Amino acid sequence: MALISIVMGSDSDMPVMNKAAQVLEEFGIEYEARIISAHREPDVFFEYARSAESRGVKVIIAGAGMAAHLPGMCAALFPLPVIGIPMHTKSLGGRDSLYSIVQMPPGIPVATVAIDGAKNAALLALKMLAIGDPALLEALKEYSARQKSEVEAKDARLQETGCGAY
Ligand code: RP5
Repeated sequence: MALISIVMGSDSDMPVMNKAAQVLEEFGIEYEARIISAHREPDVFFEYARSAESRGVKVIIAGAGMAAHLPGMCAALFPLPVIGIPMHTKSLGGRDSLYSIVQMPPGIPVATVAIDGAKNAALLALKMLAIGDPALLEALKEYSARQKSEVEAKDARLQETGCGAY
């Protein structure tokens, strides 16, 4: 059963959204992934968001660009957490997507990550699931420890080789 649902407004969002999927796969968490446009097929979108809770979904990760209403409308219909990923755009550099997603009216929260911040969206979703899953919490702690070791190893190399090697 998919605990996390990844949804995006277009297949053009896939290169970014794939980064969220990769993190979930790394942690062995089941997810579903859908391309659904809230604007171009509102009926399909409505059915998706309305049925997510009964399908067992605990967190929705929604990515969209331009007038990015997908995450906000997910939050209007789905009673559990929604994480929004604003897509970078050619015309406005993703500020359009960011403002559309982050400026939610009071009462309908969307946890908005950085422009193209799919990796953090997945990690945030995992942290939400980890509230009730001690094994997942341990895996997240190990992930953080690995990150720390990687930075330490880079610094150790810098101390050995000096800046010229970079
Ligand atoms: C949004 O419009 C999508 O999320 C995408 O980021 C943007 C452009 O969509 P396409 O024209 O590439 O399908 O709905």
